[in-house]
Amino acid sequence: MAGKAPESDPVQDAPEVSGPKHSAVGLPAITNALRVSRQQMGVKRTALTLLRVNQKEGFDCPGCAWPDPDHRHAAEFCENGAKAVAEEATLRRVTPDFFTSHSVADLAKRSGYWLGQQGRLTTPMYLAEGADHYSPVSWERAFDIIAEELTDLASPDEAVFYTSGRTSNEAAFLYQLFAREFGTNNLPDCSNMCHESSGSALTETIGIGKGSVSLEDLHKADLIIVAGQNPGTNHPRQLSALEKAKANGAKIITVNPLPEAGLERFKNPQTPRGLAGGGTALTDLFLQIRLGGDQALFRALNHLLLTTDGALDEDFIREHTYGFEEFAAVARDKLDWDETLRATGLTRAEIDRALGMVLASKRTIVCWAMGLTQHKHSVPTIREVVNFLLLRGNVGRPGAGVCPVRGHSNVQGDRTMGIFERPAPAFLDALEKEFGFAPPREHGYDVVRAIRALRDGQAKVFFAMGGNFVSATPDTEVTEAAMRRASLTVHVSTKLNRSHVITGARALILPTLGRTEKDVQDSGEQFVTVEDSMGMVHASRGRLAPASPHLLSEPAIVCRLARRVLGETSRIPWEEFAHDYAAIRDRIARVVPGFEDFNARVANPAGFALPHAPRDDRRFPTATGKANFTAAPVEYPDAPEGRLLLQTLRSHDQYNTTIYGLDDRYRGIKNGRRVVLVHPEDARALGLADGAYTDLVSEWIDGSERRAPGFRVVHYPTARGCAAAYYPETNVLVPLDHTADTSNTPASKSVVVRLEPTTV
Ligand SMILES: Nc1nc2c(c(=O)[nH]1)N[C@H]1C(S)=C(S)[C@@H](COP(=O)(O)OP(=O)(O)OC[C@H]3O[C@@H](n4cnc5c(=O)[nH]c(N)nc54)[C@H](O)[C@@H]3O)O[C@H]1N2
Ligand SMILES: Nc1nc2c(c(=O)[nH]1)N[C@H]1C(S)=C(S)[C@@H](COP(=O)(O)OP(=O)(O)OC[C@H]3O[C@@H](n4cnc5c(=O)[nH]c(N)nc54)[C@H](O)[C@@H]3O)O[C@H]1N2
Ligand SMILES: [Mo]
Repeated sequence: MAGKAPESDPVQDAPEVSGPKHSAVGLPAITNALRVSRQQMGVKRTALTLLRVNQKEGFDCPGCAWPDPDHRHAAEFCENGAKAVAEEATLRRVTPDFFTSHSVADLAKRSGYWLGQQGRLTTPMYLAEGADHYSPVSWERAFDIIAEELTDLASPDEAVFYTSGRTSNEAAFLYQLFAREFGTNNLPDCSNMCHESSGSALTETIGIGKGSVSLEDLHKADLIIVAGQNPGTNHPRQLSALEKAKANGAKIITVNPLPEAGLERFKNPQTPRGLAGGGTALTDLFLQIRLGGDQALFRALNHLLLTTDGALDEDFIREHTYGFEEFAAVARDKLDWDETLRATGLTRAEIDRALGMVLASKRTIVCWAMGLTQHKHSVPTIREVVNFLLLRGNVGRPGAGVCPVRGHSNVQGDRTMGIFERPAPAFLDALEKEFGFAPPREHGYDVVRAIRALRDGQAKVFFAMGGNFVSATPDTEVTEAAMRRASLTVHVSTKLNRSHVITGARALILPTLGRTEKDVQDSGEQFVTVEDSMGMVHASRGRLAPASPHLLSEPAIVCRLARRVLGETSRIPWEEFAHDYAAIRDRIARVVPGFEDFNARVANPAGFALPHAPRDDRRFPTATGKANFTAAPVEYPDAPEGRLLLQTLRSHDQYNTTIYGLDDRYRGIKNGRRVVLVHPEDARALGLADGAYTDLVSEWIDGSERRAPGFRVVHYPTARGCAAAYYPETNVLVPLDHTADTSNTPASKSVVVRLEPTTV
């Protein structure tokens, strides 16, 4: 029933398994979206809210960062977008009484699912040192507490300011401004765990860390390679774009250790054929790669291109690239096929078929997500993808390019606004010029370094603008212990989560408005802006009444915090910013390139595109002034005899650490999350029957081990030698030091594990 959360913790993991599905969306997606929505919001609110998702006068879906098509359907929502909205627009409430009846110790024993199901946070809450329970606190007093702790620090670098990717451009700009005027670049964000590897690889090779394609380009492509991505669950609206591309004649190659239902066949709920008929087959060639084998695959394709007459775009290479000879020397002359087949788990015939499709295509796009970014060698892997596209001139031409598919709905915008621990000097110069203070130049902590700093007592105050830091980060036990060493932890949040109950000596929960809600300040109703995965910026306006009269918006929280902490010394007109967000946008327009005339341009309901030099005019703002080929040795993860490589991934019923339900419909799993998917042959070799229970034990090079107990073995058609289990339950297995080279992203998609039968 809407408005009522379950009393007891409903997580009774009892997985039921029925085997993978072969198509996605269709009617069951709609039925499921409506069921979840009605449970959280009731019938009327469900209808009112879902109709406003991604409409030009509505709010930006808090689900994923996939762009909106120009011609929108009346119901431009997907099942998982609807679930994200329901989660925020729920009628359930967490009131001060809730915290009176539940101690922090009690809450720390609950599952993340249960915590989230309690509903929206309503009142600022404070956990005093030594207290067992949170109690209500005024906003005034909350800001005093934060100011006390921050001014007590020996250096501003003892504070960490984390951001998750739902924060609007306006709030993000103010937040980084505050952190920098306070004196630190300690601005880790969820991007550090997500597309940082893409950003690192793309900045170095094409000069800008963002994708180079628009939605139009996808529709026009001849070949789309979807590598390391599960759009059926995580970017459902991408399936419509792939369907459209196919209707225009495109071919699709899917590279994935798992056969993902959404990429096999799509039943578009917005067409009669999709609802009633068989839908559209999407994948033309499925390359069932071993975890981490992608660099080897793209290197092999590059080798074949380099040794095929007429395969290269020589004019493009000559005019626009740098480093070709050096790369060709490495990739053309030698390729160890035995190693390639071992690393990829593919056959030579499969790679040759892929080559045939590549050669037949004049316009190729590569899309990717976490399957490529969360490995030790992710940066060289993505650079190899860039090499692949450069060889045939597939960057900066319609229907072609790089397409890293972003996660959180404004994660790309947050970075554009300066949420970055290693800001570009030009950005800091612009801040200095605009605001007249000297921002710190020394690099700050990213996510992994922030955890180390907390662990080692070098950071003492942890402030989070959204997110669920302790559950999203690796090495759960280490991270939780690090968090408990802080003197103060503060979370600006919409919903209760585990990070609120694994606290420093003192802790605050600051409840805030969500995307769906009306934001009224002194000057009247406000809107905010976001940037999607393809660099389109547009406005987002909430319509629902706020979940509680005590909520403050994220911009208001930053402004009040900044005034309280920085006082008269601040050179920034915080009050003016809180009064009218247009004043924030005027400053963004002067500081961030591409935002000139921001207020005027964002008045266009369709929004506007940010400049992208490689896409717009084949200019590559790299150190060499050209697109860079890079020649790195091929790497791939290997598991010793009797071990498997484990990837940690999302089920269909979750949004990162927010668990919507216990089913993973497309993978045929119901009513449980503690499952491990293993190839039947591998399982047999390990003596594990389908339905057996096993502990997952990760083995790390320093000899240490980490254990996640009690997973039901599911025989599943994954690539040989590979296993899969859900995040965040398996984060306990990922060592803090197991990160990608250069980007320092936790390597959550290749963890060596041993499966040990669970002893009861
Ligand atoms: N509903 C919903 N939507 C979401 C999210 C959510 O949790 N729920 N999260 C959002 C966020 S923040 C993000 S970053 C995105 C995540 O979107 P995805 O990256 O699609 O998410 P994952 O579940 O991590 O899936 C990784 C995919 O890559 C494959 N894979 C894993 N390792 C490899 C590999 O080595 N090589 C190849 N080729 N494939 C591999 C996996 O089998 C899986 O299909 O989704 C966003 N959208
Ligand atoms: N093992 C493993 N670990 C991973 C990953 C993986 O694939 N495997 N994926 C990584 C990736 S890609 C990412 S992006 C991170 C995600 O890391 P985070 O972004 O930190 O985590 P989320 O679960 O998205 O955060 C959910 C919380 O955000 C808050 N929230 C929701 N909406 C709003 C809002 O509008 N404003 C505010 N202030 N708060 C809000 C709610 O309180 C909710 O509980 O996890 C990473 N961790
Ligand atoms: Mo992400």
